[in-house]
Amino acid sequence: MNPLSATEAATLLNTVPAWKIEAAELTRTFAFADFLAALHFVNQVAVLAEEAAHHPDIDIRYNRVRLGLSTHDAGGLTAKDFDLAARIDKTA
Ligand code: H2B
Repeated sequence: MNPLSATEAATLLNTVPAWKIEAAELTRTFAFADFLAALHFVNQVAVLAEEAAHHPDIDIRYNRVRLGLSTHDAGGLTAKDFDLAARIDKTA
């Protein structure tokens, strides 16, 4: 599987405008009322990740959750990252 070109990735980024591409990773930081709300969100992300067989890197800092998506198997971004980002946006 080949990673997307920068142009292809920039086009797909328009479908998930709350996300950014940083260092070949699709990222978004979500803020919640408190730690428990953040963990609840992370558990929802876990279900989506298992369904997709695609798993974000997750950094939890009290009420903030940073997700980082890339396709390790491809060594960069693929449509799988943007598809999962769009699914995550629907639950946030
Ligand atoms: N998650 C991410 N982010 N990238 C991958 O390449 C990846 C994954 N590969 N989850 C999946 C698991 C693969 O190892 C299994 C076999 O589907």
